[in-house]
Amino acid sequence: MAAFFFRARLLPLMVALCFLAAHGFSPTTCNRSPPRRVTALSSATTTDSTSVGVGPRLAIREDFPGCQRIHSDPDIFVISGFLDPASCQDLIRRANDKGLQQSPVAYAGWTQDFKDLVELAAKGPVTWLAIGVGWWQTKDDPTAGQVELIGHMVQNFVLFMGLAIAGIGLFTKSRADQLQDLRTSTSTTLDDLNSTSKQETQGPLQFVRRTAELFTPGSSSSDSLKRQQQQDEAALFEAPTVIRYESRQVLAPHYDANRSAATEDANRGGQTLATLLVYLNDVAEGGLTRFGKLDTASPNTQLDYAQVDESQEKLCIRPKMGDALLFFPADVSGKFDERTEHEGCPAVDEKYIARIWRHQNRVPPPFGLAQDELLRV
Ligand SMILES: O=C(O)CCC(=O)C(=O)O
Repeated sequence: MAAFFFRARLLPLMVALCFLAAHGFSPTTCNRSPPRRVTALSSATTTDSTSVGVGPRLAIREDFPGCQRIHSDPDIFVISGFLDPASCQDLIRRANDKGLQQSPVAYAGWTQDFKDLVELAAKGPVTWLAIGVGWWQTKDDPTAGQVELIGHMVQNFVLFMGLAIAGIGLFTKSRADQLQDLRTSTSTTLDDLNSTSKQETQGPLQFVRRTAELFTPGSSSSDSLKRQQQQDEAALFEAPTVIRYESRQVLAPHYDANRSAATEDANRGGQTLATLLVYLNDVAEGGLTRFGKLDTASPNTQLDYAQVDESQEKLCIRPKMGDALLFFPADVSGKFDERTEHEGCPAVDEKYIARIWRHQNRVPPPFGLAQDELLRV
């Protein structure tokens, strides 16, 4: 009888707690964001949906020597002879001197995924478990009142939430580790544009300078103003990265922009608006750069650039020493462009590339160039 009385007395409380559990304990609303990609790496089979409404790309100097559009909408350019052979060899040499390591893979949006999973656990299983176990702990204790019941439930909530957070942390980490298999190249960043001797070739400096020049259309006729504009532009770059592919190494289909990774992107100057790759060596076999969502046969593809591999169904570019490839992973406002998904196909012969990502805002060190390096540009 006492037990029945106890349960009946606590019934309204249990109903209230169950209601809260069903509708969410979290102070945040259920205004969930639309489904997102979990990572910057992707399967090539995702549908083309977010290209709708992509706005104008970043403006460039289309009259830059050697610049040629090989695809329109989305625009892709090549710049023949962007870097001279000495600069290419210098970039390779400096990268090897510094030491190349396994290329990192960005798990874009991991902070948001972690937050979403924690919120989901708090609103659902953890709350239900805390209520259920709290009820079970007090059900046979005739002296336990509402205060004890709530006390047990709160304690349980804290305990189960701690366990859930640890589990979600491990899950997120294992996801990030799995992504590593999709990028097997090695790489290093060259953030030191200085050269020990004036005679020495300055590959990294040359690379940053020419990229800044390309991205500064309508620059001033005054040399000092032009230089200032190019330094301002280079402040929006991530430091050059040199990537090496040995036989069978790949970079799986991926995007250089993020659909949603605001927290992580903030440290890197926000969204990636342009990618510039320079091939540092000639590659006889393998190692194509492939755009899996763009057809070679499309009227939007121009085939007059000899390095477009016409035998491939999708737009593929064969590496040629000194030539640059330029595309725009997001529009100028930062809107993600799914059509620019691309990959580094399996290498047969050794392949080296150097890459600069141009972001929306200043990229502070360690990802971007330090102020004294920018002054050299
Ligand atoms: O290696 C390639 O051809 C592509 C490289 C690439 O996609 C990247 O570094 O983001």
